[in-house]
Amino acid sequence: MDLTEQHSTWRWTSPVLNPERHSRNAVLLMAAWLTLASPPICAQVSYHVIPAGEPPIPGNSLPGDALADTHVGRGKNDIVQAWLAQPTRRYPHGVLGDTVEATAVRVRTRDGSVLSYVLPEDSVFEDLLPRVYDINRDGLDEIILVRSRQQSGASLISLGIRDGKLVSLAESEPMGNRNQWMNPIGVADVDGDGNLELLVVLSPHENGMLIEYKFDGLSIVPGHRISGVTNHIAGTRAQGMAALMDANGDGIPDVLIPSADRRSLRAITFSFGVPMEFARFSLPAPAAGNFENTQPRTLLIPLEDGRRVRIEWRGKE
Ligand SMILES: [Ca+2]
Ligand SMILES: [Ca+2]
Ligand SMILES: [Ca+2]
Repeated sequence: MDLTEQHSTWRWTSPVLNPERHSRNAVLLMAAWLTLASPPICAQVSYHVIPAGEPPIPGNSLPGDALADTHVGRGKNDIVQAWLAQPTRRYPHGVLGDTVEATAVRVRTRDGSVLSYVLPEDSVFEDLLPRVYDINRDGLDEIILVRSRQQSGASLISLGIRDGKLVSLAESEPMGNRNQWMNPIGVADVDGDGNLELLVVLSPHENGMLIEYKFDGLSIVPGHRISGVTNHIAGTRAQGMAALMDANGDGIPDVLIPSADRRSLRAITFSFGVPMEFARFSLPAPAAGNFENTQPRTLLIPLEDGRRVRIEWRGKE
């Protein structure tokens, strides 16, 4: 495929499986068979290469005590804003552009008060954005952040307001070793079961692993995973080099993420109960920077050489 082509039609296979009626092994076998045996269905996808020189992604205004170069998370329920504060250099990993990390997260509540949660000496928030969602759909917001411990590396922590205090609600198992890190993508119901999953890349700088975590309000438990992806370049602040978007039009969000070498875009669905790649696009230069999907089913991918690729999906599988 000529990658300078401005409009292209791409193909992917589209197996139809019902994970509620089939065991996991049956789903895997059927998926493999259908992927090999089914004629590809023509999907309507356009692909554009955009010249360098586009304006940068707009910033946001930070509260006065927020760490520089971090971002404000915004909730829709009891948490209006969440931000990172109280800088430290006690965990000099430097994966996010400098060795200054936050030790506190603060929220502005719906009634206007400000609450704080401060980590103990053993850890920092190795993250730039408190992500605010009502993950378990109980009407109260949760914050999702990456916490890194001196001895055991990164974990995913959830916080929320209980009895007027900002408290830790749940935390995943730490990765195991100092300087092992994870980078969240976001929250979506990627398997269509009605519950939201947390999508995260473990070790994004070393043949990263895309994993879904389940959160029930009390625990964060790892689920299915697929390797060979990345959503971050070591030493940079851009944490958003992936997107959750329904690309194939089946009503279920998909994960759009670079391959580990950033030279391809992988489209992955969890809708069959296990993660499956349903499309892959070669990129004319390695992906580098935050993806944008401000329009439905349209993705803008910044490239290392300053150009961007725009991919638009149309129609249904
Ligand atoms: Ca909640
Ligand atoms: Ca789900
Ligand atoms: Ca989909």
